[in-house]
Amino acid sequence: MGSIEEKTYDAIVIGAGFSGLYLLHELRKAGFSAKIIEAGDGPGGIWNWNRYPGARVDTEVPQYAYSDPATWSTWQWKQRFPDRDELATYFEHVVDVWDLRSDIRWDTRVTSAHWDESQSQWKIEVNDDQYDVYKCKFFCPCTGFAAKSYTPPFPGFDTFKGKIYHSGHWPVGGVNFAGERVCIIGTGATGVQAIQEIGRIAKHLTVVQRTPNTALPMRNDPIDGQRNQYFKDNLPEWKKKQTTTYAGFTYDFRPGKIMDLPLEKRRELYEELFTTGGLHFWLGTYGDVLADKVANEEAYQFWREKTLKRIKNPHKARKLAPEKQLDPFGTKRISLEQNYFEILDQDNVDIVYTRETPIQEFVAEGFKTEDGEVHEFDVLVLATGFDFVTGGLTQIDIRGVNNQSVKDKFANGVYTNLGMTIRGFPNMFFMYGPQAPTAFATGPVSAEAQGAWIVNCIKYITENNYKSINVTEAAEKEWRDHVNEGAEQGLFKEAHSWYFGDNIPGKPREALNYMAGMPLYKQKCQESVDAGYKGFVLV
Ligand code: N01
Repeated sequence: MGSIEEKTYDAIVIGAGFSGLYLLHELRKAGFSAKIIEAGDGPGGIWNWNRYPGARVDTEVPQYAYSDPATWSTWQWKQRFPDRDELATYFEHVVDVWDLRSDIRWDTRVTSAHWDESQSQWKIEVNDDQYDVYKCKFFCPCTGFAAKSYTPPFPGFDTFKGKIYHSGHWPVGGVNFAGERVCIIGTGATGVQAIQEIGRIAKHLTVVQRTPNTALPMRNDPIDGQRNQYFKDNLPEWKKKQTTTYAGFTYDFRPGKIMDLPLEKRRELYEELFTTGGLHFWLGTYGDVLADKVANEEAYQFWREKTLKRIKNPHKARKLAPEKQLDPFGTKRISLEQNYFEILDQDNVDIVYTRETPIQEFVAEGFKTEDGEVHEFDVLVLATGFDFVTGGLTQIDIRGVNNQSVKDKFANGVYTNLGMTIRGFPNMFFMYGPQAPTAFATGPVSAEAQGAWIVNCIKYITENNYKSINVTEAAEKEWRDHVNEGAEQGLFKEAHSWYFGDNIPGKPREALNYMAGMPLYKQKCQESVDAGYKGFVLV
């Protein structure tokens, strides 16, 4: 064991994803000393970890990028929807442009962060063999919304003799699936992408589907030099526009109601949005598609009509695009696909639909379904998701006033103020976490909005010689009510979805994200500042 070295900074940030990198950059610009501690070996957060075959973002560029011209003026995109490697290179580029490298510690995991009331500072411990301890006045976990992977508790799981990989912990260097019998459990965004790649090369693929995925066509395209120049010519305007829309995109829901249009016009619009590709059919349509059951059903039936044309096997078609939808269209996170339905239609792919034939138990060679059939495979891929939104914070031993942990604080429900602060955890600011737009806003836009608010708050505390900021009891109740009111709008609550914590058994059902849109969120954050940090106690 080496000697314990104490390192003191104004701020310690966990995580080098969109949020952490932006925060470090802004803190340093404002004259604060700051350090990122990152468990991975490179920047990009989830994009560094997401090495499963086919990993690719489903927000198109150049929306999915920072607004600082220094980062985009010297950058060339290659694909409309970049894959994991292109994104990893983009994050390396940002780290170089902002010259952040000297203030990031890689391959180091924060194991605990404890508030020391007597010193008004945080003490941070990491998992290195020197047992280094960091001290800081401001502690900023930027752990992202998919930091803690989830493996369902399947009976007999340990008896399976093959190899098992979770999408969130993929081996560097990859896995060779050529000629293997593979099983993928989960058909969310990750499952769709992994199935497209693995189904192409595996000898046999068993896909375990619990809920059919209403994936939309991605329509990925290469981006040439001319198109990159067109981006650059328009980016100042596009980046401004992104600060005004619901989810931080350059496009938004249309004003009015789709059902006020005649059928012919509605069909024209569906066709146009479907052809544009990406998330336009979801977030570029009229708001009533996600709020009115009739409009919602029509959008689903349009999707189904298009999808059925691509599936020849009638048994598979019934499982993949059922006549009656299970959750209202678009109320679970929409995924994007390239050739998902064609791959599933291949003869080397079987679909186990667990609503018809549930998994009874795992056995050495695979699993047995309740109809008695044994499905055999050599490799199991878990695309079963994460303890979304809260897991990044609750998995770390973070303790505030009176030694209370975030895990205990959230045990019966999430309480925050403005989705960035928690009562009892003074001087702690988290980003892209619970009760903020998070999964309802694109990463860079959310990072820039929250990062600016946090750095301004830290400046205010410092300039006014306060020791700490804490949330009032009234403010955390009020914010929770406001977040939950936002979730009552539309059909979202009707779905069984990780948006409400439904994917983790025993997790309280509640709105984990702020669903009333980025513009109102930013307005609420600004209102607190304008009223002298209303909802906070400064001492
Ligand atoms: O996770 P998920 P993900 N038995 O929770 C199934 C972002 N992302 O990693 O739908 C059988 O969505 C579960 O079934 P059900 C993006 O925001 C983005 O795919 O709950 N199945 C579901 O099919 C995305 O939404 C990108 O009924 C079980 C799957 O596992 C989010 O991350 C790429 C099961 C989990 O899907 C998460 O995506 C990847 C069980 N016991 C991720 N338990 C891009 O930008 C769970 N399932 C492209």
